[in-house]
Amino acid sequence: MTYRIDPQFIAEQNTRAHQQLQSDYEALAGVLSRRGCDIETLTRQAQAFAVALPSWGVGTGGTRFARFPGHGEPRNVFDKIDDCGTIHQLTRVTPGVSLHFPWDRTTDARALREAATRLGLHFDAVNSNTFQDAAGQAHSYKFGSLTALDPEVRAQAVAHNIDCIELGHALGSKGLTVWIGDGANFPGQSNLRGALERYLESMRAIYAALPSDWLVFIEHKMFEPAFYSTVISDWGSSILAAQTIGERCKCLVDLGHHAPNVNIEQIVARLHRFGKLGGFHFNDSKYGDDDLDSGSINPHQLFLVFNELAEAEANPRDGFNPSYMIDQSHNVTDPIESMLSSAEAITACFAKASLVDRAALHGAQEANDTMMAFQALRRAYNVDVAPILAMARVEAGGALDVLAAYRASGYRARKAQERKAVGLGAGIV
Ligand code: RM4
Ligand code: RM4
Ligand code: MN
Ligand code: MN
Repeated sequence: MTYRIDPQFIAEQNTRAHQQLQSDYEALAGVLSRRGCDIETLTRQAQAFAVALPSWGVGTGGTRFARFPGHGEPRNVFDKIDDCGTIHQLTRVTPGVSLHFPWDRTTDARALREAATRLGLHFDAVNSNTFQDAAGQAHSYKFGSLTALDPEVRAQAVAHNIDCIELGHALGSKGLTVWIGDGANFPGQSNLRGALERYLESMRAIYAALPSDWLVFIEHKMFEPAFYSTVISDWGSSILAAQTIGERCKCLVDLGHHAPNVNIEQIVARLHRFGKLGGFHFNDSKYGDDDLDSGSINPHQLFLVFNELAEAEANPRDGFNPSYMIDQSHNVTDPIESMLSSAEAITACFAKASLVDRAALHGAQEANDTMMAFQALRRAYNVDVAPILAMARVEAGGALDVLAAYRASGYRARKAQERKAVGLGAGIV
């Protein structure tokens, strides 16, 4: 039997700080009610919110220089599921897991699905991987995958994506995320028009294999591993491709995949306008695709993204149901702790966006009252919603203080005993 945190232990931990929480919650209820907001409604909304966990995020990540693994890291997809189960047990807002193939390939999909169900988890969008060569594959992706000049390489990359759909289908997933590293490192290396043409052709073949209740997400990224040009480099390329490929092809926004200072909330509004907003990979960054913890560098931007999502939800277009996923690489922290803290930061921005006085915001916008429009946002952003999130978790059986409960449980030390050290490990290198 692998170690799991006893629900009784969490309940006991919660009892210690419950009186304090109750009084903070009541004080906040008073503040919010003077603004016409009902704290109970906000608590229910926070409980209904969900963000999926990346299987690759529970292992320690590395940079292109080194990886410094921690103790008790997951050795395989079943261990990863266990860690995700623990995160969800404490947060209650992370019931989905996004798998990455072939990293998470299993020969026993049924056992994996059952293990997830036992932990109250389900599988969110699955990810294909043609940005590196898998052991034993016939053709190399060194010069591209879905856009490679060699038709056999393209066929292999398409087949891998279809394989991911089949595996995901067996696991109950409903989406495929396609991010490719294809591009060029030198001017002249690649025919820019030809590469895009081949991409569209390959994606059409993948789309043809998509079950009718599935979506395929195109994830763009400005650079890395290609340092001169990337085939799907920005939201413009992404939406044009998605519109060309088909109705169930949508765009996925990874917060780290843009040029510095790009207005991501505006991209959200644009994609929504054309019914192409498929989902998010949440993380934060200072210089590039740093994969830092959500809200650790620019929490205000995260709030503005959620504000745009709240606007989109109030004005649904072709259905509004974006997939929310975390996509981070944890190099120096315990990955579980990073994910606990990130889930809280993301939910906090969601809750703050729900607090925006939309009538005041829209009224000020229409009157060209710039300062009051901004104040409508600032007033919501400045609210400390921590008591709402803590109460939402406690009522749902989660931890009042996720990090304190996790540390007190000794989970990582127990896993270090159970799991032998892993060589390469589970994180991104
Ligand atoms: C660093 C730096 C150092 C080099 C390593 C490999 O970015 O440039 O000089 O030794 O890379
Ligand atoms: C990429 C991108 C993808 C993720 C890989 C591991 O930069 O964000 O979503 O699958 O990293
Ligand atoms: Mn991503
Ligand atoms: Mn990334």
